[in-house]
Amino acid sequence: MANPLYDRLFGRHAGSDRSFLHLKDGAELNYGDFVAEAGRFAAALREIGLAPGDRLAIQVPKSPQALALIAACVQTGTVLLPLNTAYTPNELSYFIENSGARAVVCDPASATALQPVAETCGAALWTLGASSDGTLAARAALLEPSTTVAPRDGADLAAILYTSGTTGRSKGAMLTQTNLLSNAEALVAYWRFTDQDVLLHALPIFHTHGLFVGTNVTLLAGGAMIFLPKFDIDAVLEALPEATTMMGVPTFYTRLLEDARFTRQAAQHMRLFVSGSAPLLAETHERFEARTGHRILERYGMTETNMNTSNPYDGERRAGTVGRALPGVEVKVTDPDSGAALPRGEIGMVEVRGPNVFRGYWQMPDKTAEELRADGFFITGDLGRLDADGYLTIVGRGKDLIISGGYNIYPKEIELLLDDQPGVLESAVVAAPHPDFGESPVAALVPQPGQSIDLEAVRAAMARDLARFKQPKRIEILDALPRNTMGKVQKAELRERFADSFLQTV
Ligand code: MLC
Ligand code: AMP
Repeated sequence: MANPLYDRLFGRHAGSDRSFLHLKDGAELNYGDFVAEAGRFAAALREIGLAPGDRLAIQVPKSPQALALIAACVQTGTVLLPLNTAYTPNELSYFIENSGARAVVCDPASATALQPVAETCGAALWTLGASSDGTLAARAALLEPSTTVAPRDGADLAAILYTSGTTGRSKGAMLTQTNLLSNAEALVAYWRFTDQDVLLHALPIFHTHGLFVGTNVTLLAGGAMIFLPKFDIDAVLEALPEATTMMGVPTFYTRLLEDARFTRQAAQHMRLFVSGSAPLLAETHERFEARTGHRILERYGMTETNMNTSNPYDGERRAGTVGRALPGVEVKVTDPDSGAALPRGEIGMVEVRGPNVFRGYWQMPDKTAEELRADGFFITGDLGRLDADGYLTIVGRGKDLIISGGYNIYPKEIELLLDDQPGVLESAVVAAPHPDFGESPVAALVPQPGQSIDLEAVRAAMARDLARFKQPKRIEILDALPRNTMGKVQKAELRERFADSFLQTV
């Protein structure tokens, strides 16, 4: 029996000597060796007791072995749970417990901190480091590559990706093999990826963008990736001459534009630059074109749906828009209250339907029912407008969400922590524009009557419990939060008040 995702992304490359990963110092890994490495990890996963359908939580540094472990999950039918390397043990414990993960693979450097968390959750702890070190790597190295592939069909779960919620609790988005495969197929065709492409890959591989877009598109097309551990401007500029395509969050493009070495000539040979995960300012789009002659192709997606819309490869790439619905995907704009479709040109809730749309939230049927309609449309929480030719513009968010450098930050999660701190009566967290990250959180705290707030203690609590990228860089103490007559906190007023927080300083 087949395993469509494995067969199409990995299995058909077995034994191939085509180049797959370009690494530091000119080293390369070909497809055949990569598939064999995945086979060794598959053998190791079976040996440590993972069966099809079991969840494996992975918080490891980006490396070819990390990618092979991900491939091994597909091969063995293990449900992959990739986790941001910035998450603290406290954040991780929720994901591990909620998903019922059977095992956790972490960086050897985090093993001591995570051991108690894994133990409490009844999960086994294994390690995999950036340079092929760690207990799982050692175990896999002793094994013959397995060629056994767990039978799966399109409706089977391939991954659970946690996305924070407006209530503060993260929800596990269940993604099936069909969700991932159908979207990768659509993108390969839409963006014209071939086996001649070399993708400059500087994104993390624990999120949709770097994993299901960048990596899966490359695997499906049979192309190669320059696999950089992170976005380092020097490394990116050095690798650029070898690349044909690049994918990034808007911060990648603003950082490139800040660098005088990034010239028209440096970008001349490139076929395509793709941006997504956060709004690309029309101004950045225009500056990029003026500098390089390339029009960045902006697309729009999310964890629950993979990619929904894209500007065209041929045809007009409209600055400030996220393009049209991808083939097979339906997009409509509805009245947020009634759910009725709105005429073109009107602003409303963006809803999407298609084979890309997830199966629901892990063990949260109520949350699923709130956001995924019975007719298959998913209510994205983004506010948008469709123009006469079907181009979508995202004009804002109906959900209380901050996107910093492509990472989502839910204010509620930070507010819940702040409200718990000694001396704090209440708090509100809002986005302020940030020249590098697009947006960055600012916190307003109101003290309990007659008490004072120890900001150092507040910062220490955040450092313990929240990933660094979520921690507000500015905290202000106010007498009261602005409220309307209904008593609702006026976040728009706070956003205005803190709008200049980061614009002068960076
Ligand atoms: C790192 N830091 C951030 C941050 N990333 N702070 C705010 N926002 C971020 N995104 C902090 C670190 O904690 C550290 O803080 C300091 O910045 C330097 O760390 P770094 O690791 O050197 O950061 P840097 O390499 O500069 O990373 C910035 C970045 C990276 C933008 C290159 O965050 C990144 O690669 N973002 C991509 C995220 C992504 O893949 N999103 C896709 C989600 S999928 P300090 O205080 O210690 O100095 C999705 C669906 C879709 O949204 O449509 O694609
Ligand atoms: P995530 O939950 O990390 O998948 O983030 C998804 C959210 O990122 C979407 O709901 C949008 O709010 C935002 N997003 C993704 N791509 C774009 C884009 N091109 N323009 C504006 N917002 C985007």
